[in-house]
Amino acid sequence: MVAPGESHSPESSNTPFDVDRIRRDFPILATQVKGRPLVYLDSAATAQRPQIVIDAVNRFYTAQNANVHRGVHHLSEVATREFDGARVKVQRFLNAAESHEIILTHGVTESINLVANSYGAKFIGAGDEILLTMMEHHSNIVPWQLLAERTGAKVRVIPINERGEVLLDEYEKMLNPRVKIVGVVQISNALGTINPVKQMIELAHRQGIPVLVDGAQAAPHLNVDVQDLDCDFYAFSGHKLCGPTGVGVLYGKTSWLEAMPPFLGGGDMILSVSFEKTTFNSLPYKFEAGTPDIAGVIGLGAAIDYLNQTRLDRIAAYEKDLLDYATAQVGALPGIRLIGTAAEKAGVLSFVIDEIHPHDIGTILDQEGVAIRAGHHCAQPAMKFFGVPATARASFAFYNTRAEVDALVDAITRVKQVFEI
Ligand code: 7TS
Repeated sequence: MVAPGESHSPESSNTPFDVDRIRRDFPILATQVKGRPLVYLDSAATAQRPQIVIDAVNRFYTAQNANVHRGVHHLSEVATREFDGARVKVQRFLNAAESHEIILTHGVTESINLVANSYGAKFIGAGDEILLTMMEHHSNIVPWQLLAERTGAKVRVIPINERGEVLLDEYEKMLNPRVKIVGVVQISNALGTINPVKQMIELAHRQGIPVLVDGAQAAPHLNVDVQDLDCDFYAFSGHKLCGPTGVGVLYGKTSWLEAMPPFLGGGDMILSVSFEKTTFNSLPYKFEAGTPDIAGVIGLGAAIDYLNQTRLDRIAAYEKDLLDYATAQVGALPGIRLIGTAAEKAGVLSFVIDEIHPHDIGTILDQEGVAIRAGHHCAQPAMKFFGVPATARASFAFYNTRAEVDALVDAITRVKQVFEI
């Protein structure tokens, strides 16, 4: 256990990636399911938490609990210091220029709704266009559709190929002065594709169009540098990053955040309120109405400490090796169709088996202690493109092992035995 304030010495690139040691940091990985060791291959839905995160949340409620930004008493000062410190950790994690560019939300879903409602209300009107890729999660589709319905704007879809890669030529042709925003997922949760977001941002910026990046699946698996990407908005959720549920982040460039109206109204986001005229607080508070999930934000800070210590470049390399191994093993099984075979992929192996429904695959895998997700993964347009209602999806994190991939393969073989195919 790491005490508050204790520094973590980052792993060096020469140290071998010690997955057994890492697994000991995650108490839940010792769970037995139906008499077998848990094989948790559902980290794209939510990652597991290391002890350091559980301890940080526990410590907050045990010894630090008070509201933030309003008390003059000792505990409130402690809570505020811890909370503000976590914002700075997020800033450094994303390499944002300013800590006020980090808006703390409840997750990617809220972050995107914030942009759609606030940026959208001011900058998007009738006849304007919103470009989204075919592989977006519903949370980067529906808020824009709601906005389009209200304003008369139009959502246009950037097409993909049969491997699940964005057609960049088509995308370039779709950029025009009516386009007021591009929304793109950095790593698809349904297909695993890593999109060339830097290139897509550069193409949009040539025409002065801002870009929102959905980083829900990318922030836990890649080093993200928002200044290098030059994205206008970047969103991620704490729970996919080994942090608590119910907290997330919206990064926005200062110039946009300054120009945008508040999203939610309430306490903390105002300077003064009267029935004649209310004035708003400065960034980031203008976008943070009400009491936040203070323990969650502090837990997110601890998760970032943990990832920094483990090092995302090493995590990415380890996970790539694991995904390549899993793709070779699962892809070689007869009757399997992989959904999403992009050249650049991370973390996710989606598949279907002949006529077996993915929910049946998931249920039989569960009997073997293997946890995967079966369904449309909140990416129904992508499912439709591939002509399937759903897939079975194994998703990997840096605490998974090759032995767990082997357990997945054995369990899939069992599914085929049950269905006699
Ligand atoms: N965007 C992407 C790419 C996602 O994968 C998810 C959640 C979200 C947005 C929404 O995140 P939230 O934290 O606001 O809910 N994806 C998944 C998944 O793949 N399985 O369960 C949730």
